[in-house]
Amino acid sequence: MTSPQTVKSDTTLVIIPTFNEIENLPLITKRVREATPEVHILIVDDSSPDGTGELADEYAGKDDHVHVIHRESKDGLLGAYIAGFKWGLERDYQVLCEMDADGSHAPEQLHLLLEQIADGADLVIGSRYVPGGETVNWPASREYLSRLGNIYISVALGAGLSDMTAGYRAFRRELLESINFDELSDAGYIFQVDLAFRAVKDGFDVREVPITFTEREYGESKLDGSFVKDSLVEVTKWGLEHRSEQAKDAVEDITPVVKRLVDDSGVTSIPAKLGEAASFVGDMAGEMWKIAKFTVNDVRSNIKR
Ligand SMILES: Nc1nc2c(ncn2[C@@H]2O[C@H](COP(=O)(O)OP(=O)(O)OP(=O)(O)O)[C@@H](O)[C@H]2O)c(=O)[nH]1
Ligand SMILES: [Mg+2]
Repeated sequence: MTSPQTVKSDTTLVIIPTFNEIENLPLITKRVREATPEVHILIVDDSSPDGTGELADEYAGKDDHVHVIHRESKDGLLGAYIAGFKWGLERDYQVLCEMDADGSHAPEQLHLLLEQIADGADLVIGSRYVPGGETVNWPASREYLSRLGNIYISVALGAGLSDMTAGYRAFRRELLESINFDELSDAGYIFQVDLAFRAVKDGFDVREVPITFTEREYGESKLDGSFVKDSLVEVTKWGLEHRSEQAKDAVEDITPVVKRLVDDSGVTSIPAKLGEAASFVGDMAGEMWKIAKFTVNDVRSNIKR
């Protein structure tokens, strides 16, 4: 949508939300500073009890390319990103990026995203599921769920993207300026899907580049099993609102396949929360199949009349 232009990297801000990332903060800051010295970093810390916020202040005091926002209490990733986006948009950053603190998103690959922005993209997603993308050290069960979730989302929304839940992203400022942050869905990590879907629907240039996603080595995941359920309920709603009847036919074709994949996955052997989530994906696929079938039959009988 936006015409290609050169984006100077000193107008780029990488937003890194943190909660209890004391071991990871030194590593990620150093890696970003070394890989892309012109880029600015904004750490958004939610009063981590382990002192991550204080350490971030120390770095910001020594390095004018490092900035910090402190929020009063742990309030989720969407809130942290909104605070970071607003901070960046109030200043003159042209490109705003999302990156996890735990090393899953390699700073050494940030240039792949920024090159596409410079080439005219409005949103670039670092994707695990386009050719060349990969995950390293992810338990098979976790990858399976993520892949299934993304297949489901892709079929439900038809946005033409392979990894809409991915959190390694670069946004051109005009795209973020067009978004009403108050409207974004906060169920689980679904805001990532919401943001990408809005961009596609509004005709922005959205691209994916392959990345290597590496499971965290230090610290704990803040992920909660309910995210899959909450997210898929939302996605199904959007899909049914926006998809054409023809597309619903495609849903009819693919959902039994997804369901079979889940059935074959041996979910009993994976941890309880993930197991529940996986069977939920199966249930959702089944439900969606029923709705799609109902809608398609309805259309067919209307045509016959
Ligand atoms: N400021 C802030 N940061 C958060 C919050 N929840 C998670 N984060 C950060 O967001 C990033 C992603 O969180 P993770 O716990 O790694 O979630 P994940 O990557 O989905 O899960 P894993 O794959 O298990 O690591 C990390 O940098 C976290 O420190 C929050 O409530 N507030
Ligand atoms: Mg992580």
